[in-house]
Amino acid sequence: MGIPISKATKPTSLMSKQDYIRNDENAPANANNAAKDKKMLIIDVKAQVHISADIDRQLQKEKSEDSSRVKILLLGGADAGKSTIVKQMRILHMNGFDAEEMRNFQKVLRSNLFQIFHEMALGVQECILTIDDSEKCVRAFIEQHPNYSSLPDNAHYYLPKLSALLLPGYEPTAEDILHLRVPTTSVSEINFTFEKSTIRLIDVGGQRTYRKKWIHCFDGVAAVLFVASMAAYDQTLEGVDSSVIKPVHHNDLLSAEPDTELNSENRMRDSAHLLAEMLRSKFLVSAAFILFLNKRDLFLKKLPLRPLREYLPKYKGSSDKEAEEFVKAFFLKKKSKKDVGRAIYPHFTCATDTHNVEFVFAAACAIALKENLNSSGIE
Ligand SMILES: Nc1nc2c(ncn2[C@@H]2O[C@H](COP(=O)(O)OP(=O)(O)OP(=O)(O)O)[C@@H](O)[C@H]2O)c(=O)[nH]1
Ligand SMILES: [Mg+2]
Repeated sequence: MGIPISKATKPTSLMSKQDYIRNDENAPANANNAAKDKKMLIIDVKAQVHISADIDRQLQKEKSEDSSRVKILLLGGADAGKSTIVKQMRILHMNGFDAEEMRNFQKVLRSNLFQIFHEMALGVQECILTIDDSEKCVRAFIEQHPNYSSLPDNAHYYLPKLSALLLPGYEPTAEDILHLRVPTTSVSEINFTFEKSTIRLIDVGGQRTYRKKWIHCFDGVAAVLFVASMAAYDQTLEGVDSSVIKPVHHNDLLSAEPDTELNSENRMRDSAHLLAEMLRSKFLVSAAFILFLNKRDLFLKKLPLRPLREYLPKYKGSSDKEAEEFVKAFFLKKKSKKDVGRAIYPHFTCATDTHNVEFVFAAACAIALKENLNSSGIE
């Protein structure tokens, strides 16, 4: 038996299957192995094709599920009415509030009333306001000074029904709840079904300190619902941009520093700048923008007493309609030149009015759903 001229070489990772077969001394056995390998290969390929088809099916399913899951992001400055819209959705589409939330609303109502009285007391202290000593009813206050600008917006609603609200055991009505003011400090989400689609509605805090958190919500947004308060044209950021009531004493008032630039900034201008900033965000380029020009009711109440031109000097009109259109244009012109073709869908709204919100939200959802279909490639 001579020495084999070539040794069966063990396959190395660098050898091909063919090299291995050629070098093998035991050809029939190798032929067998090769056949086995081939069979394994075919089984492998079949399995992979199967897996790939499964993945395709899963992706298709997710795609069509995605097209019926719509993410809507509420953005806008503090006190604009974002959370009020969330409350409306809970009333309209999620059976309202549970017993614990109702108990909590009772406490919040008391604290909101306290806040109104606190502001009124400050107004009197600053000699901005005068109250006839003989006039016991606080209603007179709001009648005499309906636009004392530090007074929370909900004072217009609560003060006329104060005696009922202060009765022991008073249970807030749906309308009372819609007028409560609780500044949002974190991101929250509700999910509900609307016309066969699942709506994910995200609410954020509009105060400047909370705006940093917004970016975490920008992924996959079909529509931004930008809420701006029309009633903010005569208000500054002071007061609204802080949820804590600090006791102020008479001496503090006398030595009070003038407003800082931040606090004296007009809230409507701040809101319009914010809209411009959001339109420029590269994370929101494919989102539809729906603009809720909110608190229309308060805006119309204020106009005769606080002329718009005193705050927006370019306004030259005189009727309510002209004033509304001017405010709308004030926001819409925040589109950059690059965005000329980009649609912003404006609506005048009153977030505390359930019928109005039901109507405008349906219109907003139609736009968001269309945007969602476009971006998921299903039309
Ligand atoms: N009259 C009137 N009040 C409104 C309207 N929309 C909101 N409000 C009131 O305005 C106050 C502020 O509303 P929110 O919904 O808490 O405002 P927000 O945008 O969530 O504010 P942040 O959470 O601080 O960002 C509440 O007292 C609401 O009841 C409206 O259209 N008309
Ligand atoms: Mg809020």
